Amino acid sequence: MVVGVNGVGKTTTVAKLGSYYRKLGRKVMFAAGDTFRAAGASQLEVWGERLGIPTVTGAGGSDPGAVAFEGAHQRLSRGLDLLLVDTAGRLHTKHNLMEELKKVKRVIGKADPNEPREIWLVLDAVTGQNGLEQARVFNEAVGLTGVIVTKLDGTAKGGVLLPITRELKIPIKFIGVGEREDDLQPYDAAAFVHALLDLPLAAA
Ligand SMILES: Nc1nc2c(ncn2[C@@H]2O[C@H](COP(=O)(O)OP(=O)(O)OP(=O)(O)O)[C@@H](O)[C@H]2O)c(=O)[nH]1
Ligand SMILES: [Mg+2]
Repeated sequence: MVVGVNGVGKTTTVAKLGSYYRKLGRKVMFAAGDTFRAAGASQLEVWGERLGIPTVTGAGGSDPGAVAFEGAHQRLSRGLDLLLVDTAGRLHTKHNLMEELKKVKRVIGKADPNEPREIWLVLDAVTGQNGLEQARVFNEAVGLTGVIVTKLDGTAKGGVLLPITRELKIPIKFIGVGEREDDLQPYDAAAFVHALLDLPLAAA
């Protein structure tokens, strides 16, 4: 399950993760849990078609929990390895939207008691100190198991990851370095720190 505030790159990251895990040989499926905007589901569906990954969608404005439940159920019944659940962007300060996210998580657990195994916060690299607050609140609501930082192909270096990992002890899983399906890399701590400090990697 992928969560985060608006526009950070959640849907694109779900698509990239689908491509990444499929290349590792996993049978992958998407659930378009962003039912808030009609375009949210179709955006992921388009990715699914392009990548050849089946996508569970609901009608616009339908319950995101229902889509996630259907996805979790279908993953089990079709014997697939991995379901990636996209969610609508939401401000961590909006109580009702955070409650909705908790419900999506609960409902996935009803379809499959072992799930969701991972809940990853997507953070835009340009986010400053507010990123720590986002991580705190999302973590309290649903229990984060990882962070993905996107848009590291820009000028921002994602320094906010330091206080997040120090305070919340949540591991960084991947970095996003562009808009295409292959622009996702497993997090490499040494490379990240060298880029952050502007050190040449060879000097390590
Ligand atoms: N340069 C760059 N752009 C990215 C990256 N990841 C996502 N984007 C772009 O960021 C914009 C927003 O991406 P989305 O995936 O739609 O973001 P989202 O979090 O799903 O947005 P909402 O569902 O509206 O909350 C798109 O134009 C993406 O192509 C990245 O790693 N680098
Ligand atoms: Mg989205």
